[in-house]
Amino acid sequence: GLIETIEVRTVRLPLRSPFRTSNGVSTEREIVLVRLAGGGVEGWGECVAEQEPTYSPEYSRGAADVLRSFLLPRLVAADVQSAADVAPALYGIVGHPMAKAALELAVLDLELRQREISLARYFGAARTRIPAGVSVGIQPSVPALLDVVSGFLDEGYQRIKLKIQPGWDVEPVRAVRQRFGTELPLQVDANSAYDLADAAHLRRLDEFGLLLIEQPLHHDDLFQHARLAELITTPVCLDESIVSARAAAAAISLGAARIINIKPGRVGGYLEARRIHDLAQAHGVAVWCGGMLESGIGRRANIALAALPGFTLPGDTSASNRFYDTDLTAPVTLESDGHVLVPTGPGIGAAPDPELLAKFTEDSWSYER
Ligand code: OSB
Ligand code: MG
Repeated sequence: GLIETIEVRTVRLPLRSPFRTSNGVSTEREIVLVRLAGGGVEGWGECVAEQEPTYSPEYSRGAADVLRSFLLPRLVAADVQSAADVAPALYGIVGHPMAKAALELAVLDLELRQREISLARYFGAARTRIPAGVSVGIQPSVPALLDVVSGFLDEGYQRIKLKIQPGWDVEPVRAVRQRFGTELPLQVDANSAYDLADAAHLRRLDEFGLLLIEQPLHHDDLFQHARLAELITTPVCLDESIVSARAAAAAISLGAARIINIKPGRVGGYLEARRIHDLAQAHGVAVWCGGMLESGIGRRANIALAALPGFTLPGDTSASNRFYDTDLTAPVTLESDGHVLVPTGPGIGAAPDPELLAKFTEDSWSYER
């Protein structure tokens, strides 16, 4: 069979600086990893659930539990031989897309390493390098924000995304436009911090020529996003609301999303993510690749996906040193022209360094067959 051994491991990486969004602040990243082995190779998957259920209902300890208690037993019982078999094998379990996506990625990495094919080639990637954007957390002050943005632009980042919330929106956007000019590709992400009643306030962002506003309203409300889209000129982009290709189709039909942030973890895996890419491309809806502070495992997989032709906007595909002094893998690096290279090695194209893995591991568990 494809899979001989299974391990679920939780690691904890310190963040270089606190990352603040409208959901709260993080100072470290707890990451659940799935390691499969078979046929003399390993496959790795990274779960993007965060330590606390603030972005979505999943959280790392819960993800590790659902993997061990419900997902891995089904994977084994179904005798999965290919990544395409994973979602059908797990179909009976409702929700938990990030845990499912981690398992699918581990199977995909294992399968592609056995076949010696890169993830990018498997996806049908069109490019060998992609422009990188960077997500900038809420800062203590506007001068502090300008310093942080200036540093990222000096590094070469091609697009800036500002996290916003009520009280931190028009003023920081105006300051960034005044300092760095109207040509800078700039967008904002509210992580659901507003209500439709804030439409008149959000309309004040219209004058700044933003690429998009990401997830202004509640995650479960496509209808109100469609209403908001009629009231502001900044294009509405959805993140949290797009939980599947079906949700993407509904959002496009309703006029709730002119642009979609694709995160494989949020939609249950890279294969569903590719379906959303294909659907959006067919409807002329731009997509870009989101991020969840991944290590070099998940980040490389995102970059391979983002090399597909419909990813026409720079994504949150920043380099390892955006969040980490030490990544688990060889670092993902930014080229001086602000691009990241699409990995070419088999599967994801990198694996965790065993010593670093041991150093950062909090907990590990092996599946008994
Ligand atoms: O909403 O895009 C988001 C990080 C954690 C949770 C939610 C989001 C983010 C980011 C991406 O903004 C940051 C990154 O991984 O580069
Ligand atoms: Mg977002």
